[in-house]
Amino acid sequence: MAACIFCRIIKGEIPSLKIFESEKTLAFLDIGPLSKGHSLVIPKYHGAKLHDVPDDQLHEVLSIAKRIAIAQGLQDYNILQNNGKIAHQQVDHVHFHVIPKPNETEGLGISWPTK
Ligand code: IU
Repeated sequence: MAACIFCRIIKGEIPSLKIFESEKTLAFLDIGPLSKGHSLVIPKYHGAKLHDVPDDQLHEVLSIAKRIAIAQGLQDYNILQNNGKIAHQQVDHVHFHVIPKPNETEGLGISWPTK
């Protein structure tokens, strides 16, 4: 969808600080982080809400969120995914937040796990 800001990030029309990219998935740092290292993991397939995205486009997303948490050395963190305005969804392209908790955000950027 041309007007979708996350689709434009996927296409590279809007810059982002990417931390992972594959054929179906992109992860990048949140522009308005709730804590240091807050990132978003998104399917490249455009769907506004979770139920709009086919399973085969989603299968990698949670695994990547997990790998980001491991790579950041996090023990305490939130994985959040909002659907709809009442549920505080601001961007209508499915995204999973990886939100480090403040006392677990030191030493980010350590090695990327392979499994
Ligand atoms: P929400 O779950 O839809 O409420 O979260 C949207 C997030 O997208 C929010 O944390 C924003 O800071 C973030 N974001 C972004 O990282 N880059 C952007 O260009 C825009 C929003 I617009």
